[in-house]
Amino acid sequence: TALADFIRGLPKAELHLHIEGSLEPEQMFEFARRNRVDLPFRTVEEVRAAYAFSNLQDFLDIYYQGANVLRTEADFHDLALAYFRRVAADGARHVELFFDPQTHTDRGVPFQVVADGLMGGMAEAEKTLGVSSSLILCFLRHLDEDAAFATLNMAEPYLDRILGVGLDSSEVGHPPSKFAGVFKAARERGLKLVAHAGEEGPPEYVWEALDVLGVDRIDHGNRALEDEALVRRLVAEGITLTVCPLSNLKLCVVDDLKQHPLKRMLALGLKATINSDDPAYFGGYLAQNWTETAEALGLTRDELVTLAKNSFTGAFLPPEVVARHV
Ligand code: ES4
Ligand code: ZN
Repeated sequence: TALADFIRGLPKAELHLHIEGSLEPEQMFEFARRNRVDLPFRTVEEVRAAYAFSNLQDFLDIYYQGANVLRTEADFHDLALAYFRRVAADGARHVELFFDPQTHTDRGVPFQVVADGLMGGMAEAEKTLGVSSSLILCFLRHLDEDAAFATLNMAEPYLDRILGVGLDSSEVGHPPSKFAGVFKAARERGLKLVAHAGEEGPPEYVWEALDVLGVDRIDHGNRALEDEALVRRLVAEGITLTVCPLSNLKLCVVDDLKQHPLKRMLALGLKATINSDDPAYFGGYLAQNWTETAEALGLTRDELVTLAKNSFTGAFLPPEVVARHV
């Protein structure tokens, strides 16, 4: 369609993408076969049928299970490169991708295997596809802060090649303040800071991410709309929200894309962006998120251009690089 072509042709950045969430069922079977890992599924169709979630935890249980097939440096390299091929075809020029080291180190896959594999895939993507990228190391918030510190220490030799740290996994019951110390340590190391907040958790978690962690960007942020003073703060400080419409639909954060708050966020002056989160699990990569959201909400061409600009000005890129894209 004309809309889909317009969206594909807009230079875009993706700022909220969990690389483990780009593991397609076909690839899950391939990695399981070559690593001799048993899967609780027999066919791709059985896997897809299991992707019916009623909340974040439902999804996380199956997402961590899927990640169990990732074992070797080649797996992480191939995973990243397959994602970059898809997002390059969607018109993405830059990606700031999340990875969850604890999901791997806790099952005996060394941090180095994960980081070297991903960094190799990223370098190849930049060279062959022209998509630049940086890594954001996410701490799993259902684990304790000591485990997050241990992960930051493991990452030490790689920190000059890691853009920042984030906070993901089960939100409710695990407020940002639980990680105040490790975020302070990360800031002192010169890392950028982001956190998932206000996806399922209350506006208070968004306040904490800003005031206690000092984040530079909020991942999701949907529930910030429940708090007028918080909206004023986010607008005044120009804080970017990395919104993920198809994720919100699949995890029942919204009942219908037509009810998605993205258009309202833009109208309020919030610096929202569109992202795919875990595209293999939520039904679409970057352009699919843009197109379905634009159709459901009747986004105008001006709004789409604003969203594309926000994706670069909200990225952690040097101003001269941002200027090349907007
Ligand atoms: C995630 Cl959608 C979402 N929320 C929180 N943590 C996550 N990890 C991967 N996807
Ligand atoms: Zn996410």
